[in-house]
Amino acid sequence: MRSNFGETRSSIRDRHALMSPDSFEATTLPNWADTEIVFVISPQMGSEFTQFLAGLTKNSVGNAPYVAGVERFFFVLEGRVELTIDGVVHNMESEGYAYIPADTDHQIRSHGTARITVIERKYKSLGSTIELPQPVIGSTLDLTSVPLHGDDDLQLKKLMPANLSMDFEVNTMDFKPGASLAYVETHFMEHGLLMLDGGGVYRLDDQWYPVAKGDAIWMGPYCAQWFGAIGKTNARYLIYKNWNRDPMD
Ligand code: UGY
Ligand code: MN
Repeated sequence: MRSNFGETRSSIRDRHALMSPDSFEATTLPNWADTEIVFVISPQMGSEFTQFLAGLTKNSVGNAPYVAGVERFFFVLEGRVELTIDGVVHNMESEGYAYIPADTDHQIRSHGTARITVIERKYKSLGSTIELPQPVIGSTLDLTSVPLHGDDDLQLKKLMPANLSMDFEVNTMDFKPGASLAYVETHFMEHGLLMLDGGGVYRLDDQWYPVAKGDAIWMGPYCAQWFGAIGKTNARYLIYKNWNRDPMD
């Protein structure tokens, strides 16, 4: 809902940003035909990755990033999309996700209305010692969750394989009403977060923000962070984190 009085819940600060849908502004990209793109996180903010929301219609086609060396992850929020990679077509529905290594030809198409979120970054190779990452296609519906730090009310699902070729991870975190992160985290790794369900209060640096489904958050290096779920239904978010690489790399 947009305000008539110049208000928004969005807040863009030096080391974090809350992007609420009331302030989203769409753009187009040369490698995405007939697709409405809203960047919620980009290096212009201070991040080392991008996250955007893509609104697809029946004629939409997304091609590989045209910037060399960029890897891609996407997650289906609504509707269905077809991912064509290595000559094979994969039908993906809500909760489906895919990882496509850098410089790998592929297409994302839809035959109706669909929404996905896309995360992209320059791949950090470890050189010839570690094999290059392989494509991953899955669905959170097929993953088993584990309690975070032994808290059964906070369930974590890891979407990416745990091997050193991967330089980031993407997880879902599912909070029962009243559950919270056990402590205020401070770490050099960045986050890109999208609220998938419910809501609560997010502490970012020295601000506490009400957040709800559809909001996106950038947490830069060392942004103090904490979340508490409020409401009668679970709060769940999708969260990106750079991973497996030395901060001096
Ligand atoms: O993995 C994480 O750092 C995660 N627990 N952070 C967060 O939820 N803000
Ligand atoms: Mn964190």
